[in-house]
Amino acid sequence: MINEKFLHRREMAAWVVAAMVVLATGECVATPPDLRIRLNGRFGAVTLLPSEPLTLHLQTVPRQSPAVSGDLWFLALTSLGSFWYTDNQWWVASSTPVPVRSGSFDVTPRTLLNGVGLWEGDFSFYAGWDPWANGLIDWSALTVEAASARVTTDPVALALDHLNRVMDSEHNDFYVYKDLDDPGNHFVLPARMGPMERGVSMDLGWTNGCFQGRTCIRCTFDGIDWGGFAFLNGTLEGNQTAPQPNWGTVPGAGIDLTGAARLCLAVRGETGGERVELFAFSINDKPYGDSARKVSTGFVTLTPSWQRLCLPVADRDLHYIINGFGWVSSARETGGRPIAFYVDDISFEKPGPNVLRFLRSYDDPAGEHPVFRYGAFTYDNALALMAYLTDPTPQNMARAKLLADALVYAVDHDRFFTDGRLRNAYAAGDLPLPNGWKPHGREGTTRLPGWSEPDGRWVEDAYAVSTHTGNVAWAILALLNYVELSSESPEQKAVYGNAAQRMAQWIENHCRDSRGAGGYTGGYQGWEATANNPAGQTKLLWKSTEHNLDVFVAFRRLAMLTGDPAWLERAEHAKRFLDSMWQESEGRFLIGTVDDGVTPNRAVNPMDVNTWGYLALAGVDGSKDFRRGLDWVLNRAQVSQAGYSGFDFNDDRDGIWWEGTAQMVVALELAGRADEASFYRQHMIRWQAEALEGDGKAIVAATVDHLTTGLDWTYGRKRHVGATAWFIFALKSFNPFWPKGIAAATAP
Ligand SMILES: [Ca+2]
Ligand SMILES: [Ca+2]
Ligand SMILES: [Ca+2]
Repeated sequence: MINEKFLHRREMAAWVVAAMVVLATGECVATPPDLRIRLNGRFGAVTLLPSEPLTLHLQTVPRQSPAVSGDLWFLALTSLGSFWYTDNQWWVASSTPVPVRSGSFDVTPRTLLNGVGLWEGDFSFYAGWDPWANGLIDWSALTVEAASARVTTDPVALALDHLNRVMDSEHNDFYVYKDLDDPGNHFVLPARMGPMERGVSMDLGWTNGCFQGRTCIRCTFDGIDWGGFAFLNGTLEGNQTAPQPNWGTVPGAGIDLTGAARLCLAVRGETGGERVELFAFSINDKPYGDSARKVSTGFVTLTPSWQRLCLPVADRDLHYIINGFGWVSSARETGGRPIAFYVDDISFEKPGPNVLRFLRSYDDPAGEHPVFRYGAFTYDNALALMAYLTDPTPQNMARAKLLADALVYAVDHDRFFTDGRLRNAYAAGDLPLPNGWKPHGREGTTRLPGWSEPDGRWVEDAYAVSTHTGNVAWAILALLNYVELSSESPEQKAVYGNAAQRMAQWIENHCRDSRGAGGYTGGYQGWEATANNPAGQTKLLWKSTEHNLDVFVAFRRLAMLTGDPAWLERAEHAKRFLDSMWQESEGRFLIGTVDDGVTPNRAVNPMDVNTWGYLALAGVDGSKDFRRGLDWVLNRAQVSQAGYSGFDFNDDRDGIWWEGTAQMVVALELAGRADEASFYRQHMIRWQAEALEGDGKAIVAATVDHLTTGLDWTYGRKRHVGATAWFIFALKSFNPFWPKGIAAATAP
C-alpha cells in the first residue's frame, strides 16, 4: 500500500517533469493562459501549522481573450494520495487524471480550496492546461503551474515560514496603495486633475472602516465642474526631497508592469449612489506617457459597503507606466451634488519574487512608530540571510542569495555616499527607488525608511539613516557566511567577497581609533550633508565592545578569505580593545567606552557582550575563560516571568529578551552545557507557540512591552525578524560568527 502510493507519487512527479521538458523545447502549439497559484495569498511554498487554514486561489492571465479551449486540470499530490479538483465534486481521490473543464471555457480566477484541518505532511498543487479538448493530458503542449504547502509542527520550519512571509509581504502583488506610507506602495504622487485643479481632495491616512490594514483613502469632490486625481510615479532630481509630477514629458521615468494580470481595488461610497470613474494609464498622448492604452471602469455607482473591482490589463503594453491609478467625478454624473468615497487595497496582480529587497524587522503594521512598522534593519537582515543558510534547501539558498545581492546592491547604490558604508536600516518594499527618481543625479539608489507627517512632509529617522560600525560588520559576516556555505561559482563568490571588503575598508578608513587601547569607534550618526543639514553626519566617538567583537571576527575571516595579512593586523587592533574591556576580576566584558575612547562605561550592563564574547572568541584566545561571561549572565540577567525562563538584555531583569536568550542557548550548547541549553530552548519553543502577539511561527521580541536595555531603546511585544533568526540559530546550534567552527575556521 505504502509502496503503491510512493510509486504513484513518483509517476506524477515524472508527469510534471515531462511536461516541463516539453515546454522547454518549445513545442507548444497555442498561446496558453498564464496560470498562477496563490496559497494564502502568497506565491511559492508555504509552511502551515496543523490548525492553520489554507486557501488555494488560481489567478489567470489570459494572453488574448479570457475564453480558451482545451483541457484544464488541478491536481493535489499528498501523503494520502492524489486528488483532482472537479467543479461539481470538490477534490476527488483518483489515480487517473480528471479534467475540471474540457472544451471551451473562461479561465476566470477561482478559489479551489478554502479549509482547515489538513493532515501533517507535504502537499504539491498543480494547475495544468493543454489546448486539445479530448479529456486526456496531451503531453506535447501542457502548461503546468505548481505550488507547495507543508503542514508541520517543526519549530524551525515554522520560524522560517515567518521570515518567508515577511520577505514576500510587499511582493505578492504590485501595490499602488496598501496603507499610508506602506513601503510596498508605488505611484505615490497623487496629482490633481480638472479645471483649475480645484474642488477635489484626498486623505491618504483615513483610519475609519477601511477595507484592509491600518488606513485607506478618503476622496471628495465638491460637485462643481469635474475633477479627480492621477497617481503618478513622478520624478525626483538633485536635492529634492519630494517627487514632482511628470505628465509624460520626462524620459526614463516609467515603471515596467509587464506580466500584470489585473488592476484590483476596493471602493465604497460614503452614503451610496456616488458616481465615479476609476482608471489607470490615462496619459496616452505624450512622448513619454503610458505605453498602455487607458483602462477604466467607466462611471460606476458606489454602494455604502466595500466592493472589489478588477480591470484586466494583461492585453496592454505595460512596459512603461507613469500613471498607475486614478479617479474622476463630474457635476453631470453627480447632479451637482458633492460626494465622498473611499478607496483601499489598490494593486496589480503581479508577483515579484526576485525583486531586490530586505525584510521589515517588525511584523507590526499597526505599530505606533513608523520606523518600526516599515524599517528593515541591516542587522536583522544579516541574521535572516544566515537563518536561511542553516537549512540549505534550494528555496532557502535562493532567498539567502537574494539578501546577499541586496547587501551588495546597497553598498554600491547609496543616494549620497560612495565609500562602502551601509545604512542602519533600509525601507522594506523594493530596495531601489523607481525609475525617474534620481537624488544627487544617481539612478536606482536605495530607499531609506520614512513616513509622512500630518502636514505632508516626508521624514526620516536619525538612527535608520546612520551608519553604526557593528551593523556594517554584521553585513560583512552575512556575506562571508554566504560565501562559505553556498555553492556559488568562484567568480560569484568574489563578487560577495569584494563587497564585504569594501564595507570592511570603510570601517578601517573611518572608524579606526588610536585612543586608549585602540579598536574601532561606533560609526557616524544622522543625515548626509544637504542644504538643510550642511554639517552632514557626526562622527561617534564612543567605542562598543560588541562592535569590536563583530569587527574582530569579520576582519579575521576576511584575512582568511583574501590571504591579505593587513586584515589580520586590523583584527588585532580590535582585539586589543576587547582585551581592555574584559574584566578578569568579574569574569565578564564591559559594554565599551564613553566618548573619550578610554573611560569604560559602567552605567549599562548588557548581557550580549558576554554571549557574543563567548561565540566570537572562545577557541581564538585561550588566555581567558570566556565561559565565565556566561555564568555572569546566568547570575545577573536570568528572569523567570509568567511561566517562562530566559534572560533580560541588562541586569534590571524587567522581562525576558528572547534574542538574548537564544544567544545564551547557542553559547551554552557550544560550551558543552547541553542541559542548560536544552532548558532554555524548551522555553523558547513554548513562547513561539503561545505568545499572544505571535502566530505560532514568529518570535515575539520580549515578554513585556518597553523592556529596558539601559540604552536609548527598548524591546516590545512585537514579532521580530532578528529574534526569530536567533531562535533558528538556537535550535540549529548555529554560531553566526564561526558557522563552521573556530577550529576548522582557523586551520591553515
Ligand atoms: Ca487534452
Ligand atoms: Ca489599507
Ligand atoms: Ca531590562
